[in-house]
Amino acid sequence: MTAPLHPVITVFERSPDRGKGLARDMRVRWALEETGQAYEVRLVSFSAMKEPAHRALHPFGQIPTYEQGTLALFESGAIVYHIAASHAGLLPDDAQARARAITWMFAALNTVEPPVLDLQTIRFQERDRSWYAERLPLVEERIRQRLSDLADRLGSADWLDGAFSAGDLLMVSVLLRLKASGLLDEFSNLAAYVARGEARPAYRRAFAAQLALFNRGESGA
Ligand code: GTB
Repeated sequence: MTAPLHPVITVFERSPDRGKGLARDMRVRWALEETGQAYEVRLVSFSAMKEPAHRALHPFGQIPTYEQGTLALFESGAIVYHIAASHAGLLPDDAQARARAITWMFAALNTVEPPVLDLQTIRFQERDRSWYAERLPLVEERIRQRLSDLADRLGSADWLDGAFSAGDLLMVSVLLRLKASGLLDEFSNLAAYVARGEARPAYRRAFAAQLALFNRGESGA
């Protein structure tokens, strides 16, 4: 019997967030850690990402990708789902609870992440545009509305629907992108929810691995 091949994921050769864990390989690393899988990392530069070899794995020339044996995937949500569906630990066994956890995965990516991305786009790419000052509060208000609804649903629970699931993993990953904005702190239960996610040993291992990679680049190793 041959040993199973470790998954290989692609990550930024040099992450623009300087190791803060905000790039989307972090959620894949976290899912791999939660399910106890060893994995390998392949570093990709911004230019290599746009080359045909990488585009064969990722049609949009981005990270992360995931390869295991003959399977190649892109899209962090699909990768996390694949990991969660094929290993114990991130999706409940009960069919209805599982369907609800998957619903939260979609909610994180389709309902909460889009306005969060709008904020990052306007902050980092549109700061010198004429519409910046007018658009920024509108985008922030849309995020507040999402956070308010999410905070109401979470209430005083630890996780969104029973035990920690891939839905929480993706929701916490998305919310983490708001940390620097201060918006998260307006909702104390959401701030505590994110802190609970960050305190998980699997999250810490994933975070440390991506930070070590950045620090290694810093020292020129
Ligand atoms: N929908 C895709 C998914 O979920 O996998 C989106 C993938 C994506 O946006 N990948 C980004 C990428 O490859 C990296 S994560 N960008 C390069 C390119 O498009 O050419 C986005 C990201 C980048 C940087 C930071 N940061 O520095 O804080 C945070 C998040």
